[in-house]
Amino acid sequence: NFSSVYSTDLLPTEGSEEASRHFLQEIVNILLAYMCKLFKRSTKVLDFHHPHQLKEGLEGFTLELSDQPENLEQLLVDCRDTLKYGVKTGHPRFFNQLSSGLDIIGLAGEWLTSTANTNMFTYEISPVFILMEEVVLRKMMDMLGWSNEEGDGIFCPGGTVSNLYSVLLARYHFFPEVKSRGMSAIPRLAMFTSSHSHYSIQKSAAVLGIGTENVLLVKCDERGKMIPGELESSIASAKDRGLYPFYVSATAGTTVYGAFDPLNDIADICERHGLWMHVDAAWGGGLLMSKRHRVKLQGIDRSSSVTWNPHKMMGVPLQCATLLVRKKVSLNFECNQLCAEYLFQPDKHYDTSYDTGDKTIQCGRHVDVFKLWLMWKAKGMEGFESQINKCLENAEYLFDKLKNRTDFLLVFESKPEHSNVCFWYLPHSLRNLPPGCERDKKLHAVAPKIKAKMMEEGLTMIGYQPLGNKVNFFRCVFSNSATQREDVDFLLDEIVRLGHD
Ligand code: ABU
Repeated sequence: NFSSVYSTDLLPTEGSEEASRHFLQEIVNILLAYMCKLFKRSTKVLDFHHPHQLKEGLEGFTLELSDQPENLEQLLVDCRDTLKYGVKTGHPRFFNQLSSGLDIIGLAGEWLTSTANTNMFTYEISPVFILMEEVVLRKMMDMLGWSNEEGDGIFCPGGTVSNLYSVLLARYHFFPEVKSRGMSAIPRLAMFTSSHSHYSIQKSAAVLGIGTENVLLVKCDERGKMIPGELESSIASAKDRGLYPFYVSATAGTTVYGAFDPLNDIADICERHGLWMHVDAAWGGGLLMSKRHRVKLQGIDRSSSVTWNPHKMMGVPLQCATLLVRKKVSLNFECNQLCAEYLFQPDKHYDTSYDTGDKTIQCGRHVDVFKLWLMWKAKGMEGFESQINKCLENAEYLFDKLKNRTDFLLVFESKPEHSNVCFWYLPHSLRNLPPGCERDKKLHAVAPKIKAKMMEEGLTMIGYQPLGNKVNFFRCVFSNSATQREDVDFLLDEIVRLGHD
């Protein structure tokens, strides 16, 4: 019982080793109990409450902070409640996001990282993690097909920031003077990406002063892949309008459809026009681990930079995202380096190129590499390959089931390339309506209604969205190796049950 024990009774207070150990053991017990329940299908995915309910406080669980210290017994209760009212993203029936699951080795890595509590900006305080980062990034660059002489990279706080870095580096590559003289010193730039790409490309243009209007969205085919001919004509028309094209972001695994842009065709165009080719493989990069599926990224070796998030398809605990750059090794440094002398002293007694902090736009940087390194050791490439293959098999299983149903409609007819399966549910009242405006108007409301009921009941979770001229449809994604076919069956049964009219 910790009701008369306080944080001041724990380390570093002298003689508090035993109390500290007991407290942390209690915490571990709470986490283990959560984990064991997490994978049980009888456990709910979520216990939903509206924001005002959580703010008001539930059964003694309050978010409010007090002036007086609370005892550790209360903290244990708070920890249990925090997990109780959270969403179990590792549950086999959580299909809502591209990152899901809970890998025990990855979790151990995260615990160790937090215990080490260090910062990735200098070798002086993170010698082991800095060298691990170099090893892991090199391995990832080998998988892209880049030679040992080329390549550099950095772990970033998420794919959006990785994509932002790619634009920053590309702009610096063509116009290094922008770093000191700003945007007024350079021509009006134009960037290109597909209409199905992630919104972070436009966000990068906004953040970097390029302007969202100067991101030209290239048309996609029915399957969500960029049409190379459209890219070529978009570049020509930007030039005609006096813009300076410099950057193309192709996508390997789009967020909604899971589509792979034709990378070789796009690389040909970029080479012809002298453009920086970035590949946003935040979602699709994991497929490089699979001999069966890596063909979908053919041409990625020709890119100038790549975003690849191991926290998505590879199941590494959040967050774990990378930006890999093929251009000369020091580009990351030159572009962002400011040589703050209090941190990056040039006269240190070791090789200061390992003070990677000056490569980045951040100062402090979390250690994201260790959990991935540990998982890679534990699984080998083969382990990642089999978990990724399994996710794609689940997607095919769902696709095959939907193909044969009259109460569901696929958004596109061809087999999924990634683990995204997009579909509508047609309640009875809509089944005999002909396709068109009237049906679309009603269909648009179906997915949000089902999702609302689904969250209230908490047994499973799936996302939905509109896209282009398509009204709201469900997007099921598989990235959790705990998910089995019975969970896919359950999801469909739930949609039918909740969507019945
Ligand atoms: N930033 C892409 C993640 C989106 C998703 O998980 O659905």
